[in-house]
Amino acid sequence: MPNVIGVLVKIAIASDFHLGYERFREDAYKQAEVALDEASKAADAIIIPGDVFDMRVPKPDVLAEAINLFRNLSKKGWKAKVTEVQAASRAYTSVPIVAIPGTHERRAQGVENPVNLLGLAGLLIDVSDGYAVIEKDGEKVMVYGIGGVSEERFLETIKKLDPKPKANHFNIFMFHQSTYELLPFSEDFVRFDQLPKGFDLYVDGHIHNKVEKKVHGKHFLIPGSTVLTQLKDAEQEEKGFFVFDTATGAYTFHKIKSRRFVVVKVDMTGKDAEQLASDTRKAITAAVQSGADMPVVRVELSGTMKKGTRGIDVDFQGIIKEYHDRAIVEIAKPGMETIESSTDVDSLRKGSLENMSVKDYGLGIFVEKLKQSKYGLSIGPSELFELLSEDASKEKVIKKALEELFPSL
Ligand SMILES: [Mn+2]
Repeated sequence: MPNVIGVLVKIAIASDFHLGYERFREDAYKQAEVALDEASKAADAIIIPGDVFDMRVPKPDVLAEAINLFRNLSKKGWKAKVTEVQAASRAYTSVPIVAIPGTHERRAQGVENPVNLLGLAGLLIDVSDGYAVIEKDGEKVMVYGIGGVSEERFLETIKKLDPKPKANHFNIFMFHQSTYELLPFSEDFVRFDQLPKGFDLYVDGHIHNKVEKKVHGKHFLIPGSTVLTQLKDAEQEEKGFFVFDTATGAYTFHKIKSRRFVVVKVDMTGKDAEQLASDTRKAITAAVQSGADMPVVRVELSGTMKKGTRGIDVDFQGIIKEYHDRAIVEIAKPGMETIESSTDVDSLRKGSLENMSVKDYGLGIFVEKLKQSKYGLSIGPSELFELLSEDASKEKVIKKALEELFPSL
């Protein structure tokens, strides 16, 4: 236990704001703003385990959003201060807002990422590959951070950095990766018992729904994203952030006002077009309820329609339009039936990969395939993936990839 002398240091954990996320750009901004504002009132410090931004190279107006958010936040009367930083980047503020870049901000090594830019501007502390000590009335909290790296490089990164807790501090280990216990999909994912020992709290980002587990007998918390992104079942829960009390080891989840997301399932079995249209409307109406909050309603159709009728006989676009001023409706037709036999798609549907983003899923396949082939080049498979998905012109990316692959050319 930390050295408790009656001083409370409350740490807010808020994650995955995805500023600039195109589909819900305004939500991403507003909900991050609400989360940060409420977190600043409920806690002495805020830690952010990655994905502040939705992209590696945000446009200037998205950077402006982030600058506005964090500048306003910095100016609040913070009683706690950051008194020591040993990390890859220097600290240019003592305001206790400590972050790491996530997978969405991950760039090739040696290239600046947008979270680091906020650090350079003194709006937060990028604690990648090192730690920051937050102090309040003599009570010390150490936050060790490892920014999002390729999954297969994470273990080696832990080994290289060898994060150790500090004596007489409350020690937090913060990272941004998939874990095998939550996503039993790739052997590359770190297992709980492989995380560094001796910390008092483990904090992860990356997964967009709330997770509460135990690692080495201590709490392991993922607050989930503050904005809807994946529109999967698990995202129906309310968004928010954790506040962890380092003196008592207790924590609470603070819900924020966020756009509602409802998944409704409609069984098409034996129905004709008219019945299906009517049932779809009923389901949407029930999900919309009252209020003007414009929820996202995702209708998932299943089953086989009455013989002789087809899904295309139903005017789904028309139904979506009918609700345009009350809800954002999405109708998922079982048009994927032709690939239903694929086990990967099956497991995706059954939810064992519920928490995974499409990008990570693609990355997983890419890495597996390269491993199966006699891939033996110096650049790691997922580094290659990162390189190929860099936001630069195709020509530049290919040139860079070729240079990496064939350094002698
Ligand atoms: Mn994320």
